[in-house]
Amino acid sequence: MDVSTPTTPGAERRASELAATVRRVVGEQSVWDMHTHLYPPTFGTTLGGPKVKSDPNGLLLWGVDELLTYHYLVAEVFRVVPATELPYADFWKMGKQAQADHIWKHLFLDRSPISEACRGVLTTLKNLGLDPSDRDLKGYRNWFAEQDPSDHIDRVMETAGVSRITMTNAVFDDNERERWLADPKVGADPRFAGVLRFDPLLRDWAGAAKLLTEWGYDANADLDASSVESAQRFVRDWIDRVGAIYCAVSLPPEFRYGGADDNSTGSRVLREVVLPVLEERGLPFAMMIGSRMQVNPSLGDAGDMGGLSDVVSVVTLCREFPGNRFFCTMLARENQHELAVAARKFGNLMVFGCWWFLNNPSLVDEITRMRIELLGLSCIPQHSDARVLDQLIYKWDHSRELIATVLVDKYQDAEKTGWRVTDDEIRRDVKLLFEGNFASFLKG
Ligand code: HDL
Ligand code: ZN
Repeated sequence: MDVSTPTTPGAERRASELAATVRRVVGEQSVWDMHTHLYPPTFGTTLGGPKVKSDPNGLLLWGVDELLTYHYLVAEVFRVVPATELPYADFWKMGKQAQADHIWKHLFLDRSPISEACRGVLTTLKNLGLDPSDRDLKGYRNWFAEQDPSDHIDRVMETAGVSRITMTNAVFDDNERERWLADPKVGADPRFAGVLRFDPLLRDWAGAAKLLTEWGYDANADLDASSVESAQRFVRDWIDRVGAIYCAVSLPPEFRYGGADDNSTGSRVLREVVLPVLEERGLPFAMMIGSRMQVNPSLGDAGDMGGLSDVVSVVTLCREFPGNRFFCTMLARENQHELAVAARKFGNLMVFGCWWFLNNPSLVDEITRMRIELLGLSCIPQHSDARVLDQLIYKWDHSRELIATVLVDKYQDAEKTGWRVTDDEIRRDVKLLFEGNFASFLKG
């Protein structure tokens, strides 16, 4: 059997034409980013502009100092300037610019910026038309200081090819919750879609019950019938307030759902509160599983890590709740194959993204290849998880390149059989991966 690459000049020409078409289509196709931590300027922005005051507690992060102090880079800088040299508390006492200067010096100037998070800053500057070879941090700051946050959102979405930004609206975060209560229209920006995020409901029901009671939804740690009713009312009220297109949680590696007889509190909250309301509202539930929080609390947001999770729990939920739809992403590389195989068994399971510590080229390539081979075009290959607006630019630039490379190989493999794929069919397929699968799964 001939296992070599195309030999005839015609075959080689077709292979390179096909590759060029795939890369062009992937580059042109807009993406509905299904998971970010971004907000419109109505939620306050830490960097003001000519027409808008800065808000130190603002939720919209943007600009070069936020890029440089992204928690991924905070973790990386403490590897080269350890806390024994610069105590954590001293770093956190520094102003944002001083923290950024520290990271710029130690991760960009004193060492080459070749980690994915460092490279991302450079890609973002380049695609915004700033020149990384200048290494002119002051000049970059001056440029950002002249931008209007809302206009900059348009510019970043255009540059990144993002058609819509899906938020993460963490109702148990006081800063965010108070902003929704103060102005029900705070999230009304059509460029953004709301997602209700409620980790404490499942991670710490006793603590959540105390807060629900404070907020007028009487609930107790025993999760008795009236508590179930209160919690359901809470979830409905906030789905409506946020205009949630789905609901989401991040769950620890230890998360287990053992089935109808599993009466652990977290499983009862899932079975008696969350899934019934989501089925009633026809909304999917996104489970992001494997986050082990605050293993090093001194690092703040950078202090979390991941761990091996249990795919069987996801399988049990998909089987026992056929009226619910589940998005799922897992944080451990070692979970990816089993999760993709699980998705082959359940049409109400949609795997998505190369989450957090998996969003690195070597792993995005491996996971995307595995998913296309197992699931064809019925997955959502990526989300950005952007926390700083400008990150949309690099996260999608890097992901498009990786996804295109996998697709080129897969289309070329198909064409080696004599099958021919048309340009329109490639456009149709890529639109599914970038927008269609997400939009369809939301509708059910
Ligand atoms: O829980 C999540 O949504 C995670 O994405 C965390 O926000 C994590 O800190 C992160 O930013 N990952 O990229
Ligand atoms: Zn996230």
